[in-house]
Amino acid sequence: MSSAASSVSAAYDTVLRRNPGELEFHQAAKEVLDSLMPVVERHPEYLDAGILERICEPERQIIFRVTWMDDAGRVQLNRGFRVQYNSVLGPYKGGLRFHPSVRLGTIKFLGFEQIFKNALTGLPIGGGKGGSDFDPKGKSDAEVMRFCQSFMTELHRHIGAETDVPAGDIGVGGREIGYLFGQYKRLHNRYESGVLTGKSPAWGGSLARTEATGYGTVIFAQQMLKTKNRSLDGARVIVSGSGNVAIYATEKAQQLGATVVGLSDSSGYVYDPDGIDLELIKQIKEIERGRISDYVARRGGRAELRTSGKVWDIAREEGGADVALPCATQNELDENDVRSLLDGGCAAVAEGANMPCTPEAVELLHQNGVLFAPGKAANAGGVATSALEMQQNASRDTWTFDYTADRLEQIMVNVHEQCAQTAEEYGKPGDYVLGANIAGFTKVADAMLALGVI
Ligand code: NDP
Ligand code: 2IT
Repeated sequence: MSSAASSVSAAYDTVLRRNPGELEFHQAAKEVLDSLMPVVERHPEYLDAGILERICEPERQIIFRVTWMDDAGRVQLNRGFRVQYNSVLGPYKGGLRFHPSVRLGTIKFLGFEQIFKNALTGLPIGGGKGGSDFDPKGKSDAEVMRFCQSFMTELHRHIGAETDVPAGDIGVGGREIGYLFGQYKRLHNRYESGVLTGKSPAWGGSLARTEATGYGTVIFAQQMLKTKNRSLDGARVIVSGSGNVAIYATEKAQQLGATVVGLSDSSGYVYDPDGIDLELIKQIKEIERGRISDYVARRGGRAELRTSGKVWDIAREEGGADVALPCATQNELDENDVRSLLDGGCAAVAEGANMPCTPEAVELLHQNGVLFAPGKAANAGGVATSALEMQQNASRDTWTFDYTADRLEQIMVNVHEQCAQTAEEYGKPGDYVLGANIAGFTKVADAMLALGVI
């Protein structure tokens, strides 16, 4: 084994030894480390400074108890997390996820991905992530508020506009960010707008932040398709999930002339051959907090609810699927799903979610020449627009929707360009996984070298 290969393998062994049982984190770390062999061959200075091991170890991991009272007056208990992963490029930056499946390893995998994603945006933000195993589903507004207040009562001492800036993720949207901000403000007696992003534009948030992740994912997909002289105009698109990212990926795909024929949630999926009715899904998901089944009940026409199988099965329907956008959660698209997509003639997959495709699925997509955009590149528009929100807060300014959306578009075009160029430079044209991992890693590693042994 070359010394580069043995160093990469030693770094991965350390990840396994230090983080037993954290399978999602192992998966994310392996994917990045596997891409780095040619980099450390060219740059032995990274090995001499121990960068591979250091970059896999969070700077700080915070775990705390969150106690709150439900509407019936019973005491409820959850666990809160914040993993402050890497701050060489700027304050820790990354969302909060509230979902019953959240464990330390979940937050670590998300925080690790965030380091490289944030570096790719070219904006001054480090990487972090947080959350809780709290399940907002079925809770009243008052319960969500009390949970958020209790969560922030501990978290506030660890964050700040120059320290660590959380935002939303699964289960955390505008409502939760409002309650979290209110409690932070109360505890500090400071209107520190830049301590959280994803705020409502009515009180310090940025226009276009709500749309940014989904829009950015579709802009990235469009850039990839362009390299093959194709486009989203006239394409049939399947989107998974029906939350923030899925809804705005649908909106942008429709604006570019595509027909989105499927959406899902954790209880099933809809096949809507005439194309998703965007206003109806927004009403049901964003306002009523309803289910995909409510959409089908009200949509009528040819829309069908399916409660077995997966949304990717739609690729086997007449008309197939040209593009797939997984926008729900990790490991939701596997090898079998890729086989369905291949049968349906799929040309591109862009990850709106974080790590939604299994490693085997990615391998099969690559083998079959399907364009594939990894989440750390394709969904970077959300955090990039969060950084634009921080800029507006720091300058006490507000920008128009169009100006902010234009900046987002430029950033996504640039992220695509960096990934494509880096893949080419390393002899693997079209390999966006390699391109994203190497381009993101190099920026962080160079800053780590410059800042010394800290
Ligand atoms: P939301 O909470 O708004 O929506 C999540 C959607 O995914 C819902 O439809 C939900 O269905 C579904 N889902 C979540 N978990 C599961 C699960 N375990 N099994 C099946 N379906 C599931 O979250 P977002 O749209 O914000 O986030 C979606 C993905 O995008 C996540 O991977 C997130 O990390 C990533 N992301 C989000 C960004 C953002 O700005 N919000 C930025 C970059 C990436 P149900 O309601 O039934 O649970
Ligand atoms: O995964 C992500 O990039 C996010 N959830 C958004 C993070 C942010 O700080 O806007």
